[in-house]
Amino acid sequence: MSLDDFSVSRRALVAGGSTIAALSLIGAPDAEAAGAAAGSATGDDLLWYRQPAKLWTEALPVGNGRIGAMVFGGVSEERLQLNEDTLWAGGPYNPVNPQAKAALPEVRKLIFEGRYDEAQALAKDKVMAVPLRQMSYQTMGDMLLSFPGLGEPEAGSYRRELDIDAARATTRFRAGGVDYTRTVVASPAEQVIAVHLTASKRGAIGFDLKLASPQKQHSVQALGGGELLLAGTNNEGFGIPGALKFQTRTRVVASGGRVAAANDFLTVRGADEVTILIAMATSYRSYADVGGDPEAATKAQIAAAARLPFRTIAEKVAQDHRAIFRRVSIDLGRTAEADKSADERIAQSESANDPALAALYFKYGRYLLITSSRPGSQPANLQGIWNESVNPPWGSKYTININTQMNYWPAEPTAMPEMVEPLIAMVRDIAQTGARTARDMYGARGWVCHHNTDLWRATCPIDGPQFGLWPMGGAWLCLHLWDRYDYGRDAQYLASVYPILKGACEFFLDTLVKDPETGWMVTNPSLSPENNHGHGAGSLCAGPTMDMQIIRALFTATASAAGVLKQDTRFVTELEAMRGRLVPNRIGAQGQLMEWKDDWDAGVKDLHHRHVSHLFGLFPDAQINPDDTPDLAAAVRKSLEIRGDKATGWATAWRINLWARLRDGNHAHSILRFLLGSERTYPNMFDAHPPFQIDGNFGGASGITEMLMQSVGTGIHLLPALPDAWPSGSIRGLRARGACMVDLSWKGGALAQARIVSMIGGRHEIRCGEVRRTIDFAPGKARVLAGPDLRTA
Ligand code: FUC
Repeated sequence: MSLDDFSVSRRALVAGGSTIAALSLIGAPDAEAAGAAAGSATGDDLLWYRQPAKLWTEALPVGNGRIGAMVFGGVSEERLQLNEDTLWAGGPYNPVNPQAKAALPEVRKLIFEGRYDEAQALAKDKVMAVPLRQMSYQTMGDMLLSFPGLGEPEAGSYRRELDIDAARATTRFRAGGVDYTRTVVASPAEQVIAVHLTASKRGAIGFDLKLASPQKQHSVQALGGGELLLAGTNNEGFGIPGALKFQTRTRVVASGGRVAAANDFLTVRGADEVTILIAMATSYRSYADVGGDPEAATKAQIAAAARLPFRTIAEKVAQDHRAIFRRVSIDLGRTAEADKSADERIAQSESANDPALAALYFKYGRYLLITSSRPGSQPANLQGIWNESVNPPWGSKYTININTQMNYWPAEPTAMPEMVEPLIAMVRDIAQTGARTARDMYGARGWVCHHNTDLWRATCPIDGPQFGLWPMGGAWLCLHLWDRYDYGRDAQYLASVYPILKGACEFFLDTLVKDPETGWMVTNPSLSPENNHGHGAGSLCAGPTMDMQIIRALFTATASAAGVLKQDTRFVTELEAMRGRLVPNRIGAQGQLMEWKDDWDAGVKDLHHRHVSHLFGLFPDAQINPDDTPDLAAAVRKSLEIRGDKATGWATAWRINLWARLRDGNHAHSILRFLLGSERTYPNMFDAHPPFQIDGNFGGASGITEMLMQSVGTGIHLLPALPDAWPSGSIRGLRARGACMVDLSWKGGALAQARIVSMIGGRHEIRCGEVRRTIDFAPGKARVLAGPDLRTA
C-alpha cells in the first residue's frame, strides 16, 4: 500500500463518519490475501460437529444485528429458534417512584449513621422503581421443518458447521443414497433469514413448515403464494400492558415440486431445491413510539429478498461480514487438537494443548458482536440477540453494572467501531429518560441510569436496593462514548455526544454529598455492585471505590472532550475541583485495594465475590497501572488473589483482562483455560455464566487482546502479557487510541516485528518489555519496529 492510500484514508477519517472506510483501507493487504481464499474458509474459522444439536446451547447462532436464529441442524426435524431484537414485553412506561425524592434524604442520613439495614428497608419501601422489575426480551418462536420419510443419515455422513468467516450455518448428510445440504444465513442487506435446501437427486426435497410461538397472543395463518404468517401482540410485563404488534412472515420459494397450504402450515413435496425466506418485525420505533407497521415491513423485506437467488443473498452476507471480520487476523499457533470438532475441543480444553481454540474464541467473539449489534439494531443484550424464552434469566436485558459494558470491550481495539453504534444510540435514549429520573427522583440536573435498562429505556433502581440502588450505570456507559472518539478521533461525532457526557457529570455535581466523617464528596445512597459489605444484610453504603473511579474517569473524559471541542472552560474547572474532592484509591489492612470508603474487605460475606468492581480502575480504566501507581497496582493484585480466579463466566473473563493489565500472561492464560473449558463454555461456544450469558464471550476476546497489546493514553504496549503457551504467533489489524493500527508478530516468546500506523499522526510511546521508544508518527505513515529492542527500520 502506498503512502497516498493512507492519506486518502486520513481525509476520509477527518471528514467524519468514515472511520470504517479508513479501517478497511488499512486492512487491505490482509483483506486481499483473505479475499483470494474467499469461499474456502480454512478449518480454523469453523465450529463443526458430528451430530445435531439436542440442547439450545448446542445450536449455532446466525444474526444480522436485528434478527437472529439458532440453527439446530436436525435431520428429519429441523428447528430454527427465532429472535427479533425489539420483541420485548410491555410498552412505554415511566418507572419513577413518586415517593423517592422525599425519602432519599432520610436514606442518606441512615447510611451516614451506619444504620444500613434501616436504610435498605426504607429504600425498598419508598425509593425503588414501580414496577420493581424491568421488561424482558422475548423469543419470537420457532420455525419447524419436518421431513416425512427421511431416514437416518448414513454412518459418518452427518456434519454441521458454523463458518464464522462467511457467517453461514450449514448441515450436510447423506440419507437413502441422497446428499442433502441445508444452509442458513441472516442478511443485513435484505433483512431476512434465508434457508436453502438442496439434494443431489431431483425431487427429493419434501417437508412441512410450521411456525410456533410461546407468545400468549398470536395466530398462525397460511397465505397464498407460499407464505405462512405468525402475527400477534407482545406479552405484558409486571403490569405494563403489551403495546407491540409483531409479525414473522415466511415464504417458500421452490424449484420443482408442489407447495401447498393447509390451515396453519405449508407442505412442500418433490422439490429439487428450496429457499425459505423469514422476515420479522415489530411495531417498535423508539422507546416512546410503537406506531411502526410490521406488516408493511415484513412484506417489503420478503418481496425484495425474493428477487434474489439464495446464492446472491449468501454471497452478499459473506462479503458484508468479511469486510468487518477480516480486519483482524490472529494466529496463536496450531496443534492437532484443532482438527477435532468444536465440542470435543471444548470438552478437552483444560487438559489439551490447543492454542488455536483461544484464537477461535477470539474470532467467535468478533463474529458474535458483528451478528448481534449493527447500526440501526438494538445493542447486544445479555444474550446478544439469541434467546429462546419469554422469561429468560435476568430478563435478557441490559445489566449495566458490568455486563453490557463488557459486551463492547472488544469493539474498539479489534476494529469494530460501527458495532458500538447501537450502544451509543441507547445512551442517547437513556440520557433523555434518565433526565426525567434525575429530576423527579433526585431533584438533580443532568441524567442518571441505575444498574439496568431495557427496550423502553427505564433508568430507575430495580430488583431490590442491594442490587439496584446504584446511580453509576449510565456514567460508566459514557466512557464507551469517549472511547469511540479516542480510538477514531472524529471530532464531529464527539460534539454530538458531548452534551450527554456533560449531563452525566451535572448529575454528580448536584448529588455528591460531603461525608460527615472524612469531608470527602461521595455518592449516597450507592453500593459496590452487588457485594454485601458485612455491615448488615445488604450492600448500601456511601462512596464505594468503584463510584469514585467511574466519576473520576467520567470527569476526565468530559474535560478532555471539552478541550478538544474548545468549550466550557468554567465547567471544566468545576469538574477538576470536584475530582480532587473524591475519595482516593486506597490500600487496606490486607494490602488490598479497598473496595469501600472504609476498610471492610476482610469482613465481607463472600470473599470470592464475582464482581471485582473496585478493580475497574485497572481495567477497563487505567487510573491504576503498574507504571504510574505501582503501589495501587500491587494492591489490585492482592485483591485479585483474595478474590480467586474462578467465578461466573463474565467474572472469569474480567479477571483475565485484569491479570493482563498486571502483565502476568501466564496467570491470565490459566484463567482463560478455565473460561474455555466445559464449565464455562457450552458446546456451541456460548459463554456459561451459567446459564448462557454472552458477556463472557466478549470479555474473553478482550482478555486475549489485552494479553497481546494494550493501548493506554498515548502508550502502545506490545506483548504486555504473552503467556509461555503461545511462543509464536501474530495478530494484525488491532486498533489503538489516537487512530492507530497495530500489526505484530512474535517468535520464541519475543517480539519479531510490529507495524504501527497513526492515521492522524502524533507522538506515541511504544513499549515492549522494558524497552520504550517515543516515536513521532507522520499521518498515515507506517513505522516498522523489529525485535524485542524495537529497532526502527
Ligand atoms: C449481574 C451479575 C449477575 C448476572 C446479572 C445479569 O447482576 O451480578 O452475575 O450476570 O448481572
